[in-house]
Amino acid sequence: MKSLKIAAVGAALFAAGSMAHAGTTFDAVMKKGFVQCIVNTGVAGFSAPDSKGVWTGLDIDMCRAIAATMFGDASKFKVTPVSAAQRFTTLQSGEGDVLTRNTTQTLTRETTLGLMGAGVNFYDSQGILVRKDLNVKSAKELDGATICVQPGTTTELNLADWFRANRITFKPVVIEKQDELVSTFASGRCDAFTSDKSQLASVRSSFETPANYVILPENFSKEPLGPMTRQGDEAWFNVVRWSLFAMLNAEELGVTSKNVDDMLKSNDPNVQRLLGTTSGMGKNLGVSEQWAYNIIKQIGNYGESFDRNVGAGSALKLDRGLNAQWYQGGIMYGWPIR
Ligand SMILES: N[C@@H](CCC(=O)N[C@@H](CS)C(=O)NCC(=O)O)C(=O)O
Repeated sequence: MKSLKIAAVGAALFAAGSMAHAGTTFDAVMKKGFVQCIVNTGVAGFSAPDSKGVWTGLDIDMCRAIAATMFGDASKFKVTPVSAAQRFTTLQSGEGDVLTRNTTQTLTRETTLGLMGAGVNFYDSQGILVRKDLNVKSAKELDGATICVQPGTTTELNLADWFRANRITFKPVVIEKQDELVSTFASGRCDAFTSDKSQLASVRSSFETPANYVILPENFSKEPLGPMTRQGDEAWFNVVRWSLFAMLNAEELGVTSKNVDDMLKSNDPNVQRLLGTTSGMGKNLGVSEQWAYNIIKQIGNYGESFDRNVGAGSALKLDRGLNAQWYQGGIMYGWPIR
């Protein structure tokens, strides 16, 4: 009996050990030497090429963090820019390793699509943008309006739900390509443009005179945006999930891109585990013990990334709001690295 029990425990341990390499993406990425991230075609602050063709944004930082975890080098990534409608098949077919593209985590996406949400890097809600001269103060005044919207999004579904719930009508103008959608709205063909509010802020800031446009106060929905991976790929999923949590924990522990080298001398066991001065966490993920150090040194913590891309240091100037840390009134909360 006793030896049977021991054998069973041994088998369970073996299974747990091999779990670290379940799925194929982890090994495939390691072998090819870069991460292929599926991203937006261009939403400034989230993912867009700058004037030199360098991709930047909060979602690009998520992709770079994964590269830093895998290779110790945040530059070891490539992008596959796609529309909302194309993103899930691009991930399912293996054309990309991870979806880092302002994607809302929903029940349907985690069940019928065979995908998994690995965390939330931006808590958002859907809103509506109108020209100021339309003189509208609330979305409830938009009865009969034409509304520009991108297909294959939660946006399209929430729009129909919200108007139905409020017993008002609208005419959708559905356009897949982001640049065409924005120029159609800018040309005046639509009375309103609907999307996640962060994206509305991004679109508005791209207009010549942003002050000519207003985001109405209504929140249509909850939009927890975050990276997704394929199901059955646990080792890879863990790399994505914990790369995000490393950035969140770094902010909580006061570790930044500027002070990370000094922090290597910290006596705080939490900092030591995060930075790999106490080993174990890297081994558990199947990567270098310096994985989180490399993320923080090259990209910064979550707060630094937020500020630079969408917050005070960016054109969007978004408040932290729900994306503040849990101890500062928000709901961002890095799970324990131990
Ligand atoms: N979060 C929503 C909407 C995401 C989305 O794709 N929004 C559009 C409208 S702004 C977008 O980001 N387009 C950028 C592009 O197609 O490159 C979802 O996951 O369905």
